[in-house]
Amino acid sequence: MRDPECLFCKIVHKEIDSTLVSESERALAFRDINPAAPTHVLIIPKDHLVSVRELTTAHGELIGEIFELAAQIASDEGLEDYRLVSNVGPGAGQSVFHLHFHVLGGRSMSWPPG
Ligand code: DGP
Repeated sequence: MRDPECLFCKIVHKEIDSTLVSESERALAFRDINPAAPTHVLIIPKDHLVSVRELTTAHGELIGEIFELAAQIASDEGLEDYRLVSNVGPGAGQSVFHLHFHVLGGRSMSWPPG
């Protein structure tokens, strides 16, 4: 359930340092190395999945844990408003091919995104 070449799998297995924010049975949350907002946390599954494109009803528990973590992180960080984003594919801005959700907050945001 891990890709030996994957950066985020290395973070899960503590082979690369990260600033951990929170954790559940199946998911991990840590601060983005290149923050795009005052709060910028990444939530990832501990098992390797490439993107949300792979998610099915079989991942229901994982999806629930990720969304609970997002809400808990937003609350802990004092965010009333925040953005939860998952880029799918390089054309949409995905640069790390291990499923992740960005939790972004602490500044005003425009729509549509660039
Ligand atoms: P995306 O472009 O949607 O695939 O987001 C990938 C994010 O991962 C990007 O915002 C930067 C972040 N990132 C890349 N390498 C590292 C790393 O080694 N540590 C941490 N904490 N974040 C990383």
